[in-house]
Formats: sequence, structure tokens, C-alpha cells
Amino acid sequence: MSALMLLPTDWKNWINDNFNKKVPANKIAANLYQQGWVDAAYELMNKHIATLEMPYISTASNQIQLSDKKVSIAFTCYKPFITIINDFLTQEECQAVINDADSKLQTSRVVNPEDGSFIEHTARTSTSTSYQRGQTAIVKKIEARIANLLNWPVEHGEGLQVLRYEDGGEYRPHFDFFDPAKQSSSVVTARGGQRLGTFLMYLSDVEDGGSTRFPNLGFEVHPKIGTALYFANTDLMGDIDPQTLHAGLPVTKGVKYLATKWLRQYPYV
Ligand code: PD2
Ligand code: ZN
Repeated sequence: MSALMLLPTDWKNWINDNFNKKVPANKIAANLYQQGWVDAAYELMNKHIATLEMPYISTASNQIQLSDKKVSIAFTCYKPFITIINDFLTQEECQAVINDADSKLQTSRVVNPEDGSFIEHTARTSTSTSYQRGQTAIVKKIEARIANLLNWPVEHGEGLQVLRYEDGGEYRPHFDFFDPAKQSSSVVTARGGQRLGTFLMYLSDVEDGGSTRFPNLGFEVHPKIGTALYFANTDLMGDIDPQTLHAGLPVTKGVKYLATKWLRQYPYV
């Protein structure tokens, strides 16, 4: 039975009033969620997916038929919105990305909160390389699949980053969003607005370590080749969410390869 249909009549009327006032579905869902109508909130999101102000993966069924592949959902957390997708990339696709990236890897950098510049930092001990959107055939194919899954235009994505963590390599706890209170915020959001979501793709199996941990939520995702992890950096109202604090734990055995795609609010041009 539909959770929306089961809502009391005054709530149904309230939803209709808000749609008539052109309130976006994610904001209507935020209110429903807050009042305890969790199933109704996400049924509304799933029903109005094309009109949401944020990337979003449908949780309406366990499997999602994308234009070139069927994927399945392994895990969903609703607050903050986090999902794990099985078999997002094939082993051959992971290897193709690694083969192209391997010779281009350099010491990773982070955004300097003071001025928005990119600097090397002990908090991020990996090597990495960045691609322009659509730079290679495999990058283009993966970007189209991400856009399809997240219902979010390719143009709103930053270029793909590929990272390699060796023994001891880690990314200490951090946020991916840009904090509006920080001085650099206007600089880093001038192109594309807020980083609304983060899409991580594990390109290798890792013998030990290398999980992506959410310390405020008390769980971690273990790397597995082809698996993808998506998390929203903002809540349904579009406000930055400190619960999204996350870290790439140190690799203790083996090598971890990861591809990262950050999704922006506006076209990233
Ligand atoms: O490598 C990871 O698991 C990881 C963890 C946290 C990557 C990122 N953040 C990132 O690229 O933002
Ligand atoms: Zn991160």
C-alpha cells in the first residue's frame, strides 16, 4: 500500500498546497520526514525524481535498470542520504580506468579553506589524477552512467578523479561540501555552486584497511571492486550536513584504487 495514500487527509492537502506553490519535492519530503512520515517522504522523492533540486537514487525497488546496465542497491541510509550500489562498474571497466590513470598519478591535494587554492596536505596521502569531463571514452561512459543513476545532468559534475592509496595511505576525516561560513566559500562555489553529493567507485579489492568510514554515523563501507558509494553532502532542505563527515581509512595491506565524482548544484563549466 502506498505510504502517501495512507497519510491523513490534512497532510495530503498540505502536500497539494505546497506543490501548487511550486515548493520542490525534496523540501516537501524534508517536512514529511521531520514529522515522522519517512516512507511517505521517500515515496514522494521517488515519484518526483526528475524535479528534485539534488542528485538522488531511486529507492523504489531493489534493482535499477540503467540505460546500459542493471544495478542493485545494497544499502540505504536516509539521514544523511547514503546508498551503496553493487556492480556499478565491471572488473574490466575498473581495470581500464586504472590502466589509463596509473602513469598520470601525482601527489593528491586538498582545497585550502583560506583561499580556495589546491595544496598538498598530510591529511590526504594518496596519489591521484583528474580528468576533464568526457576526456576519454571510458570516462565518458562512466559519467553517463552516473548521471543516469543519480538523475543529475553530466554538466553538473566535476571531472573524474582517480586515486591510488598504498600501504598507510589515507584521507583523514573531512567534509566534501563547502562551508558557507568559510572565507573560501565564494571562490570555490563560483563555478558550479555547492558540492551536493559525492559518488565514490572502488576500482580494486583491498586486502586490509581502506574502508570509507562515517565516524558520526558509526559505520564504514569496505572497498570492493566495482561497488559504488553515494552520499549527499546536504540534507533535503539543501543545507550542509555535518553528519556526512567521512574518512578513507589507512590501507594496511594491498593497494586501493578509487574514482571520485563530485556533483555540483549548477553546471560546472
Ligand atoms: O578513499 C576514500 O574512501 C575516500 C574517503 C573520503 C575518498 C574521499 N573522501 C574523497 O575523495 O572525497
Ligand atoms: Zn571525501
